[in-house]
Amino acid sequence: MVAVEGTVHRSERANRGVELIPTAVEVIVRAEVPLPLGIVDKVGAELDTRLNHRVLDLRKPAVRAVFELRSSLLAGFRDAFIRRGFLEVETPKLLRQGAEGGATLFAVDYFDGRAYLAQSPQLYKQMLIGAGLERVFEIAPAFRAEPSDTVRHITEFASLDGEMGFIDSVEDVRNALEGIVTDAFITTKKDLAGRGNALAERIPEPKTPFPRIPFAKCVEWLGRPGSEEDLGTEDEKAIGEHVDREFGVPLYFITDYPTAIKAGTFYAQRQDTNPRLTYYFDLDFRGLEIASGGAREHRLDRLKANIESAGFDPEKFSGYLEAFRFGMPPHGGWGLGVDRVVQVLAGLPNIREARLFPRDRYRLDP
Ligand code: AMO
Repeated sequence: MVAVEGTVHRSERANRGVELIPTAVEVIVRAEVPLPLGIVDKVGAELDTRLNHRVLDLRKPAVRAVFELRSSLLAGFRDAFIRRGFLEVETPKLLRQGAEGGATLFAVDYFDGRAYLAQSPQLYKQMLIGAGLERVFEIAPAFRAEPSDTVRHITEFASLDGEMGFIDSVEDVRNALEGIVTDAFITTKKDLAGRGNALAERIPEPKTPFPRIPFAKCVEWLGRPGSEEDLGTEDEKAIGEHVDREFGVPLYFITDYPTAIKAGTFYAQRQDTNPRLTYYFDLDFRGLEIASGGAREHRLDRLKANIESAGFDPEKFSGYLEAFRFGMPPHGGWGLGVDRVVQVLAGLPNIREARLFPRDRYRLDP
């Protein structure tokens, strides 16, 4: 690390139009060992090497630019929520009970017992609607023991959750989500352009409403009409390509998920006229799921029945269910994966590059 003193001159040849003619160079500190990773090299290193030496990797301007985008995007999301009357909240991350299925729960020793790391703020954001907060949002870490080694899953991710009470239908939830995403993208694009960050050009300025495509239509496109099997990565990609051809837009909702797929998602409301379907949706960005949400079951008797048919004991959810016993309005919300949004906006092949110090099955360090 060096300190350089000198005079700055205009220069046609220099990348940024100026160059520094040094008059003095002082070494502030020397690296203890030769750098394991080039900071100005054009030649890229393997992702593992980069992540093993992340502090050096983060010194590269192109890597720093990703975290400028991330910071700007989070500010844009916060601003969009607050302007719509949402209150920012913080819910516990140490829980007695999970909400998103047992397979991805991390257990931790908790004094003489056991606790779990929150997979999502799901139950708490709903309870806050029962508490009368009416519109809440949270941006916080969520933890999932994802055994699969993919470019879109990590074990610690940033979940951006919104929840709103007194909805007329799930359409209110989709309208809020598409508005918030659109506003956040537009402010991020402006902010990055103002800072001379080249990633600004990659950010789309979406137009609302986003297409709403029923799940049943998507499986028809995939040549599996009537299928109630969940979509895989390749299916999502194919749907993204179809949407691009037909609508020419990057963002779209896949709506009306079959109850068979959401059986474990006990809080998802089943449709009144056709209980084989839920009021649940995903929001996808060019073939990648970035959010999922829907209208919640707010009627206590039906919610208890859903919990039981998902194979859980309603007794274990007594704190959650209490909010419903004292009157819960119709409500809905979503969870959006911030890291996935950063990944697609910055054009990163792997979600790990969207986090400063990513965590996966094999990486707890640095
Ligand atoms: P879901 O489980 O679909 O829904 O998660 C919501 C969004 O979070 C992101 N995500 C992940 N990102 C990176 N690595 C992971 N392992 C990972 N898992 C999930 C995705 C996904 O779309 N409680 C519901 C939301 C709701 O109904 O409000 C939930 O958590 O972008």
